[in-house]
Amino acid sequence: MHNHLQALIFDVDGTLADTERDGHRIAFNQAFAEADIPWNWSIDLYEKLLEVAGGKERICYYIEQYEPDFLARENLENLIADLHQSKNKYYRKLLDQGSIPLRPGVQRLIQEAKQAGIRLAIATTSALPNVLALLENTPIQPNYFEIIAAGDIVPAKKPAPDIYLYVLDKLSLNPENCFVFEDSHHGFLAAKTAGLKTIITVNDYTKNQDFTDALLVVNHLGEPDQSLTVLTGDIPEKGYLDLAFLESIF
Ligand code: XBP
Ligand code: MG
Repeated sequence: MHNHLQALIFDVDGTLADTERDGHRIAFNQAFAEADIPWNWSIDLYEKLLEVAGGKERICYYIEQYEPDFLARENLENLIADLHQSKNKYYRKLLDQGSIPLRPGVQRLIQEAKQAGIRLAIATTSALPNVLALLENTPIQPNYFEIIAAGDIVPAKKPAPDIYLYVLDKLSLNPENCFVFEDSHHGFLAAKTAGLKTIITVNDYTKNQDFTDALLVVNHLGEPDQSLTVLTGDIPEKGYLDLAFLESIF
């Protein structure tokens, strides 16, 4: 039987919205300040820290690389967990202030897919409360998604394929029936290793990363009044990505 498009699976950070530089990063710094820890993650440093996915994992990586003396602290794991929780509280505050919009085309495509009966899911390394903090401040409600696979639900975070395999299992779908939307090399690797076809919407942090074998690499999904730019792959005639175009490259 001919495969047909049945589901769209979305990454969150960097894909649905630019949450890293002006969201998570700011909130991490606020959490450090509240705990009287003199760390400040600059925009450039944060690019290096994005090497490691997951907020707790990122703090741990930072300590190992830049503050090794900290490794001797008692209850380090608890301290990291507390910092992460505090950061998530500040992150929610930032989003509740409406500071981070969805990226171009995200709302339009998700709404079109929903109306067409295409199944929707999320696969992210971020913690679930952070996903909800974002969605609840947009017109795209959490219940649009059949599955929200988030955070520690699988122990091995991206670039491991586990989170995507988990979603496929929950949807009872084969990878050939889905499209994934990602913004980063790590996310792309995770999806690719799970056998999924991937569309990349790059952002400032990820535009120079390697996306060899991605089906399509664009600067964003585009809108009728805001054309996208294609970096690799077929060019949608309309200047934005919609279901008809997705079907045509499926
Ligand atoms: C997202 C991440 C996360 C967020 C913070 O990656 O790497 O670590 O920065 O998440 P992806 P927490 O977009 O590939 O899913 O909720 O763990 O703090
Ligand atoms: Mg991402």
